[in-house]
Amino acid sequence: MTSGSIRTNRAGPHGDRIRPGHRRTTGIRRAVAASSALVLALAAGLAQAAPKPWQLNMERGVTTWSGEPYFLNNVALGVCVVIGLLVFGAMFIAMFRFRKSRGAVAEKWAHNTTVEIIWTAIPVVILVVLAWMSTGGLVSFANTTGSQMTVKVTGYQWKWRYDYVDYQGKAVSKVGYMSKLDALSDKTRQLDSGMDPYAVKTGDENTYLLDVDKPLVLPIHTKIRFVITSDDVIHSWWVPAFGWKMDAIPGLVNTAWTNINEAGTYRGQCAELCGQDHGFMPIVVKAVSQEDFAKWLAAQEQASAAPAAADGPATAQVAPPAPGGKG
Ligand SMILES: [Cu+2]
Repeated sequence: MTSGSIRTNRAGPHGDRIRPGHRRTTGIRRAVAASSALVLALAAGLAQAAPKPWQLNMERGVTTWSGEPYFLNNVALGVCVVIGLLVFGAMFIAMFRFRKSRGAVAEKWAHNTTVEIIWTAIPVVILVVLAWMSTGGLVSFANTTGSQMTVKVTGYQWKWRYDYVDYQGKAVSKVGYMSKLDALSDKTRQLDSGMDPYAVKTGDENTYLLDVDKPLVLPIHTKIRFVITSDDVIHSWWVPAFGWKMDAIPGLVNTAWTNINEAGTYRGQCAELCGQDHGFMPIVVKAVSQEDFAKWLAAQEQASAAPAAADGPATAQVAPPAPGGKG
């Protein structure tokens, strides 16, 4: 909108009409500076890998790919903020500066072809650029080639099953287990348990409904392919630090991949409403060094090869057969 399109009947010398305009631009500049300071202040608190109280933006994540959705989200948010400032700014300026009580008289004309072409073309360009950028992100996410490891994830009402299919080009023999809500959270959540949810902790961290009995153990600096399916209803496997979620659908195998940069414990949840205990089937990924992972995997294979050793976490022979055999 240009000020020429709206006439004011205000009395006063010509200079009077320029000064408020000048004040307006400094006001807008100040508003832009204030909002960018706010965005920077918010961004400063976002470097952590796990969600924190009062975290407002999504997290940067800990994988080679997770920066992609984070970046795209920030770009889209930036575009929204700029458009919002322009549109609401113009609207409020029009409402207050050119109001009837100040003697503003509306123009009689409507439609302006040039302006209409401009305000159609600019959003089209913005949308094409955003679509082009996010298509790049989706293509790189779909590319599971060159994976060094495969893990099959199966959703159940209401727990997860992890089967290790292959690692570094070698098939993994019978390593798979159920991963379900930890016993303390499970006891605490029962009606009238009288137990304090805030007392469920792992170290300093409150992990009520966020911990499992057996986490998914993964190596860092390894391209890991996930094949994700479900045994009963649709679930969704979601670890925010990885930057994606993937539906687990009965009769269908979805793929996804990750390559974790840092060792650590990453928590997630089922992200598809899947029944009464949907909120009670958390995900825990324990990312360890490649050496530690090789040792852990060898121990699991050994434990599953010796049926007498019932103390190991490998429960491949006890667990129900996964749909479609070894997958
Ligand atoms: Cu679920």
